[in-house]
Amino acid sequence: MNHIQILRADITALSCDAIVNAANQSLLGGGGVDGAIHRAAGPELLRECRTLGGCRTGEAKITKGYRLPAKFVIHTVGPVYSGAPDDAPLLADCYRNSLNLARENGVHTIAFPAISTGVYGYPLREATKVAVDTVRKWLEDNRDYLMDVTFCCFDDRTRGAYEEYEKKLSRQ
Ligand code: AR6
Repeated sequence: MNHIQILRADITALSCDAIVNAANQSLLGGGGVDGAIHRAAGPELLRECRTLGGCRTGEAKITKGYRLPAKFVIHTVGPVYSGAPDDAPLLADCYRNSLNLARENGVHTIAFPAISTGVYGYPLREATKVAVDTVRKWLEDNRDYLMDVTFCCFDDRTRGAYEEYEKKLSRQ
């Protein structure tokens, strides 16, 4: 059975088949979760990223995990929050395209950080709704494939937002 869990953790410590990186269009590293993933994976990750030719907002690319416990890193680029109507569809694209790429590569366990909610300024509750709705829809559309999804929250505020939204859905 496909399922979703919410975890407070450092994503670099998780031994999933794949962890998702909230990267930027260059794919050449940065701060936040991106910096943490590159530090933990080692310089081979940057070397492989250099061969990828960047990544457009909403799209996703895959690399090996190198020194990480995870086998793969799926790099996706969230939207810089602007308040425009295409913020939400672009953020949804990140989750959907990451899951599609994961499936194509035989991934069965995947962890996502809260994409765009740090440096990119996406309001946490709005981003949480997009993340959870998109992942639930994908799991429904891919019932023939086993996929366990972890929402990896770095702090209590983020975990609280995910738990609150899950609770709201379970009451419906
Ligand atoms: N494990 C899990 N989550 C983490 C970790 C970690 N080790 N470190 C931070 N977070 P951000 P964005 C959380 O800013 O908003 C980078 O410079 C963090 O608390 O990492 O998509 C890229 O290169 C927050 O909840 O990503 C881009 O330029 C979430 O991860 C830009 O930042 C996302 O915060 C992308 O910005």
